[in-house]
Amino acid sequence: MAMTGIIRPGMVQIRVLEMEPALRHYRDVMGLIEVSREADGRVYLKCFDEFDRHSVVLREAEEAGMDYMAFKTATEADLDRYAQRIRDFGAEVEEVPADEQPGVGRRFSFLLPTGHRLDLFAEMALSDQGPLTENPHIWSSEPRGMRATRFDHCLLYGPAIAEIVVFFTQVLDFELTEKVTSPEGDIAVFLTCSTKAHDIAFVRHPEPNKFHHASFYLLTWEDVGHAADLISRHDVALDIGPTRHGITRGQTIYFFDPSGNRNEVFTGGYTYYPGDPLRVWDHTQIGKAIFYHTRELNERFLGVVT
Ligand code: M3P
Ligand code: FE
Repeated sequence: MAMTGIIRPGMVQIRVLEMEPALRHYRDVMGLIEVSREADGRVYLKCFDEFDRHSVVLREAEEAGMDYMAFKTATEADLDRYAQRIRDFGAEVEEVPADEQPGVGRRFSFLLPTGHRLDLFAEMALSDQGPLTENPHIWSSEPRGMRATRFDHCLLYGPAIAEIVVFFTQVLDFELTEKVTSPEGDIAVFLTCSTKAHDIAFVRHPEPNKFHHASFYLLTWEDVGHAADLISRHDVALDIGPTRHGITRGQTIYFFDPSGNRNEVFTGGYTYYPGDPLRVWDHTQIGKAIFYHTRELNERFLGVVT
């Protein structure tokens, strides 16, 4: 399939307990660019290699977690088409007016079987700090901090994993790239709308609407090591890594923002082409599936969600 319809993750809105420490984390340590602060208190950020105006929205709230993740469609017609398909599937779809976020067109918003809110949008203003396009240098200003190139994916925890696979593959035209099975059904599922190993993933969990991590792509394994250095230098709470996933083959490190939301920065991962066979891990191999080097599960990695 050529890249049509839903093309990629567009943004994530994350709740933080206090804005200033959150900004020191996302902007100064991870290296995101602060785009704007709006009257309602939300702060908009982007990674240096993204064309769109923003990809991360921080909202101050009493409780950490994710408000929603939004995917971008190729065209406005696709946006309307998917809204109708979601309604036909039986989910309620709400239209969010343009400019509810600065520079963003109308969105359609709905709840997933796991209880998470997902949005779709087609239009976002271009950033004046995006990649160059005329005789393009490799970047317009030197990447800072962890040198996060783009917002890449989210991993979400909730019930109804089987329904999630049906919804994403049959309604949103995603493909299932990889999964972890158990006698009680699938434990984890990785879904793509592109040629990445995943654009979104879900892990079975009794409580709905839980946030495991938002992930950002780095260029090299060397940059993952550099991120580890920054994590210690700035006393960021480390979760695990640097290590590699068996699932997706990503080379990765996980850490927490000051509000307790987990972040990942990673590189690598295989290329998935439509029609490639599904990769399957048996639950008895879950240690290697999640952490390929240590081959051991880590209770904090599996249990802590916001
Ligand atoms: C990733 C990834 C789990 C696996 C996570 C994998 C929690 O986050 O980016 O490949 O099972
Ligand atoms: Fe991840």
